Amino acid sequence: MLQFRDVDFIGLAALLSDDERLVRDNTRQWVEDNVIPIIEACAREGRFPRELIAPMGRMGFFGATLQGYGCAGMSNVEYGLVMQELERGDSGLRSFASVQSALVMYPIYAFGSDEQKQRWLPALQQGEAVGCFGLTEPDFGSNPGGMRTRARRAGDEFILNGEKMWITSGSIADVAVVWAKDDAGRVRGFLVETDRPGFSAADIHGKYSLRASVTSSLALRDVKIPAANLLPGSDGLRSPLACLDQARYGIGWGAIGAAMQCYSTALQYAQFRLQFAGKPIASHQLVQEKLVWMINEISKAQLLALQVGRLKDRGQVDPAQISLLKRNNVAIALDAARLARDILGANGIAGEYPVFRHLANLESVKTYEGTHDIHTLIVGHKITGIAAFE
Ligand code: TGC
Ligand code: FAD
Repeated sequence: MLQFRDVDFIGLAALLSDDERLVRDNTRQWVEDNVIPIIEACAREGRFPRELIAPMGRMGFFGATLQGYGCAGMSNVEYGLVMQELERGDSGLRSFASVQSALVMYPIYAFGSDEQKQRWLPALQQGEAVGCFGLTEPDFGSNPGGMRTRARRAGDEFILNGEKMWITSGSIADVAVVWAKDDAGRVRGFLVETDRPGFSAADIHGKYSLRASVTSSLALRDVKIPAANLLPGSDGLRSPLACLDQARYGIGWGAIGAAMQCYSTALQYAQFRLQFAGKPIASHQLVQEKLVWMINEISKAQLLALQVGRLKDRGQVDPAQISLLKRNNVAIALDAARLARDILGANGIAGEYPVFRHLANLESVKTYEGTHDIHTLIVGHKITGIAAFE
């Protein structure tokens, strides 16, 4: 296994504060010590390393940008650097942290009652409780507004019926943030404790991607929840989309981590792998061109993430800028992983190197949280003023 070498061709570290560098370095070391030694075996076994949930909580990775409730109160740039380092380990770890933070803690924080915040946020922050986010349905992925899941009001309760699909952490969650239409046909968020009668989660097996992550389908059959489990501030599709803004931002950083790991591996491999008259393959122009493409695109992705993070920290970011970040950085990470796989030759498909695992993971990352093409249309809508979704 090759040791990771930092990837900072343009001196980006100089644009970071001391605190930001400290967060990055602490997370990097934690990933080196806790994730890198086990993650290949986890992916092979199709196992999410649940033993890392509590340590991640203690590191302050969950709900990191929120204030109070034991949360770390990090800036968005610091949070982005955490996501970068986690995904350098594996997209599954970053996925878990994204869902717990951006898709479960954030909606409770932003749309929840005081009672809901007190009950869930400290436990979720510590990793004592796990959450999942149910938006996608079997027939509604890119178009969640068409969802069929319903929440019918009956006295002091809501009764939920529906199905959710492709839900990260679904079967290990204590609480599901379920998006459903109410009697008025309006999308609202509901906190569903997963031990309620009528709620069930089944894992999706046979994945070739994100193998070190739990992905489940959820079924809700006449699940009764107290009316107090409605997220009172949630109102329409914009509420889950606001959560997605948070998570897509983290993915924009995370993808850089996967790309950095692939680049670092490919560069070192090209320097020691000898072919033709005992020359390293790095001495060939075609190999150099691939490495240069990678460092070129990683450097641009780093700058894009930092700028969007600075805008977010100033409260000035537009969701379409986050779409541009997610779209670009995941696409270049996937291409970088493919080039790294190529440079490693046959070893590129071996689990001994982290490249193929990242490549396979990034295929999911390209699809979830809004596909590449949906983000193209979001940016297209922003610049032209014309929506082209339908
Ligand atoms: P549209 O009519 O455009 O908008 C409906 C309402 O939402 C508002 N809005 C937003 N608000 C906040 N942030 C955004 N990014 C927003 N985009 C739109 C909008 O202003 C409107 O508000 P209002 O008050 O006027 O009602 O909605 P649409 O139905 O036409 O859909 C637009 C579209 C296609 C962009 C949207 O549906 C979309 O983003 N689709 C992609 C779905 C998606 O990303 N799903 C992700 C599921 S979760 C997941 O994948 C987790 S992976 C976890 C992991 O493991 O990391
Ligand atoms: P579809 O929407 O059917 O899209 C299929 C293809 O058609 C794509 O290429 C898409 O770009 C294209 N397409 C669709 N509409 C248009 C259009 N208008 N114009 C042009 N092209 C279009 N969801 C959750 O709610 N919670 C989770 O925790 C979660 N975790 C996930 C984990 C994994 C590993 C995966 C793979 C998915 C997860 N998802 C989750 C679901 C994910 O958000 C959806 O898969 C994604 O939004 C795409 O939906 P879909 O798969 O139904 O594809």
